[in-house]
Amino acid sequence: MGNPHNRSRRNFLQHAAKAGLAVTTAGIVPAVFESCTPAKVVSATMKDPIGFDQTPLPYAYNALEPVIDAATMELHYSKHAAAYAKNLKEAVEAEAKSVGTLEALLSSVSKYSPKLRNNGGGHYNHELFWKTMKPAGEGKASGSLLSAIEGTFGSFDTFKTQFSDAAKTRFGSGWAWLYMNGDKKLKITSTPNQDNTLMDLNPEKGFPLLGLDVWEHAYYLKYQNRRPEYVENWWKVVNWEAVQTRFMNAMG
Ligand code: MN3
Repeated sequence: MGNPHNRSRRNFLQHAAKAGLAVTTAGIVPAVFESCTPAKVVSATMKDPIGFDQTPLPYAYNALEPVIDAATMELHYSKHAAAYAKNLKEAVEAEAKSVGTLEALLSSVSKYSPKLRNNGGGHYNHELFWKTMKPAGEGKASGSLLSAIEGTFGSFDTFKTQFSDAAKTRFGSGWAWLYMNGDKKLKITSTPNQDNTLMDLNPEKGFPLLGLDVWEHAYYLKYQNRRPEYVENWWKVVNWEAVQTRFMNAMG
């Protein structure tokens, strides 16, 4: 019996080749797909991909106040998110050593353990979360992303309402998402736990553009049981410039 790490890598490469994904020396180009049919595959070459390490928070713990309080940010980043990164490294070391990018790993996550799924998603989702927030956000998308949102949802306010509803109605812990599917259409969904739309086992697949953490650890110190208030306030700290960059990458 061969090395299971090598076998997983080989199987993934075979699958990737079949699906028409570009495999380069730099790794596997992240792809989004609505289904596994090759015609639907859209590659999204990221200029600033999310890697396996926890990156420094791009602002101070108190920078998002009063929307998100400093104590919540510090616990969330330095304890919760740090643990996902640490546990992901352990899982990768144990079972997925040779897989190229984190996005490629998540797109075949059904082959791996719950530890890798939960912590791989946990790490990716939080890295994305930090990057798509900033003090005094723009309040609204602009440019081609705004046009796409208006074209898909009718208006920016309708989009916000639908996304907020996804966040408010996600039962228990999870995330709300704006993502781009394999037909390059914008979609809204929510996922349980630390799953996301990159994962092959998630019913809705695509490239995540914006995610909102609705685990209680993200808001309970300040908002207690008032998740809807947290969701409404959160729009003030969305970094639409960062979301636009992800949108452009996914459009190719
Ligand atoms: Mn969290």
